[in-house]
Amino acid sequence: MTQAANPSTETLTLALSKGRIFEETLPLLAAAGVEVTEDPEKSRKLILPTSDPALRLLIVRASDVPTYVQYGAADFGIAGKDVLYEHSAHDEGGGLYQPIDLNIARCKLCVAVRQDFDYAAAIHPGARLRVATKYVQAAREHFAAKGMHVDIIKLYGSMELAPLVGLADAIVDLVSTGGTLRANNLVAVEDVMPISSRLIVNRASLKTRGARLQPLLDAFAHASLPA
Ligand code: PRT
Ligand code: MG
Repeated sequence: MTQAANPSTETLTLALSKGRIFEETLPLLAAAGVEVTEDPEKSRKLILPTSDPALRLLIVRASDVPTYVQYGAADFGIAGKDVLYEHSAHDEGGGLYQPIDLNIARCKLCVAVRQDFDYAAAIHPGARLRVATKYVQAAREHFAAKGMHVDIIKLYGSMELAPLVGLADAIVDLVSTGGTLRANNLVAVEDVMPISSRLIVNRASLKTRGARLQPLLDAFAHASLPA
């Protein structure tokens, strides 16, 4: 006797954050023929249905997306390169597969300082720089590659404040329009890396649900913006 398809095992789960990533993912979902019927900014639901009964969305913090996908609580997800870079140390088993750069939510990871701070003078060999950031891994590697010792001060947000109140000499933060730096009399002095959001897939899901996942991955790849 054939078993009836169990909807819970057939359903695919996509993890993403609300805000810019959600907004920029909507056209990609539309290209795959999927509409999102609820607005995460208005709804308090953390699991959103879509027009495809076999696809649901999990709304999580941007930095939690890789964790949900790594452990298979979501089959796939969308996360910024900044988030993936910091998470990579926690994915030693390589449970995450990164097939597509969607080129959405683009910005740059930069070193920034106060406009009146002499960065060139502060980075001479042997100097110590205090750097405040949420992006500890990326910041550490950036300065290590320059042969510099830095004291990293881990923050969880509003990095722009740190140089203004003497907590740090520099910050490593994301810059998009540059408006936030300007408003706080800061200036970007170095690029660390360009950032965009990637599709990430749980490796086990790819094996067991590849037939369901692949058409969505193909539609996303086809609709994703050129680099
Ligand atoms: O906000 P929350 O603490 O919940 O988490 P989050 O900041 O990680 O999430 P969210 O939704 O703000 O960002 C999700 C992803 O969007 C990030 O992981 C990046 O990959 C990407 N992204 C693209 C950005 C920006 N552009 C961006 N400009 N993330 C944050 N910013 C912030 C930046 O940190 C700075 O404070 O915007 C400010 C600078 O913007 P401009 O335009 O003034 O330069
Ligand atoms: Mg934010």
